[in-house]
Amino acid sequence: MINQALNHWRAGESSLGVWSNLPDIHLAETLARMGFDWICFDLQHGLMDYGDLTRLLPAICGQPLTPLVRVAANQPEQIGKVLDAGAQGVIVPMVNTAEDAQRAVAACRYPPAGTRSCGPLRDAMIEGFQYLATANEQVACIVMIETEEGLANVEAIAATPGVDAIFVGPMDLCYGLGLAPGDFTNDKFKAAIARILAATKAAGIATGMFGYTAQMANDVLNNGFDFASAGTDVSFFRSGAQQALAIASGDDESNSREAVY
Ligand code: 3PY
Ligand code: MG
Repeated sequence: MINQALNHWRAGESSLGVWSNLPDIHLAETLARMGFDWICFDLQHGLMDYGDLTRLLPAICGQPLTPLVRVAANQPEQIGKVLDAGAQGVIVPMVNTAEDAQRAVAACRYPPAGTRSCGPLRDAMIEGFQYLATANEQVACIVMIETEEGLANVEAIAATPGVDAIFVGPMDLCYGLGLAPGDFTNDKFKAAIARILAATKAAGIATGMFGYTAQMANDVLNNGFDFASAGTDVSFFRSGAQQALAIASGDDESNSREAVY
């Protein structure tokens, strides 16, 4: 298995991804053909479950983008199951300590590097047991910093062996810092981002962020991040409908682009 997105980050190349919240194989298939470097199926906040995931992953198979899954929680059973279903990496929410990070890494790696149980069902259906030779090196373990505690421990989390990247959840981070949700220009938020970037640079790992708008994703990449999501199926659908309504009615006011999942 070759993890395209992870290898881009390792080579110092930035990348844009897309977020999938809806359990529709045709939407996923369409998004997969747009030229994004990775797609993330969201089992934390997305309107999808594990059964949906087992259909969404095959729907994008063969497309040139890396399938990632955000799990609902930092639980080894969940992480193992989504990797066995064909995810090439996991995004783990609410990682607050180095111990949390070690737990996520252990769930992603076969012994002796970790404790992942062997049963890569779909990976082996596609690739055979050759998968096992590359899995530990190519599965991306991405941990989310999105709380005050996570920020306080970000240096230790970034330095945890086996963590490939830190992904910022900007809305939860606002809440964690006592800011209004979406107050991304607040100095406190900017200082938190600077600290996270310093920690990841020092550890030699990649940094990503959830982009609430395409402009936000572009800004993030221009400010030292390695990867960002450029939008979600839901946000694209909503902004497309808003734009159609604005243009068709000649009402520019309704053509505003607000933050949305
Ligand atoms: C956040 O903004 O906290 C996220 O996790 C994005 O989904
Ligand atoms: Mg979050």
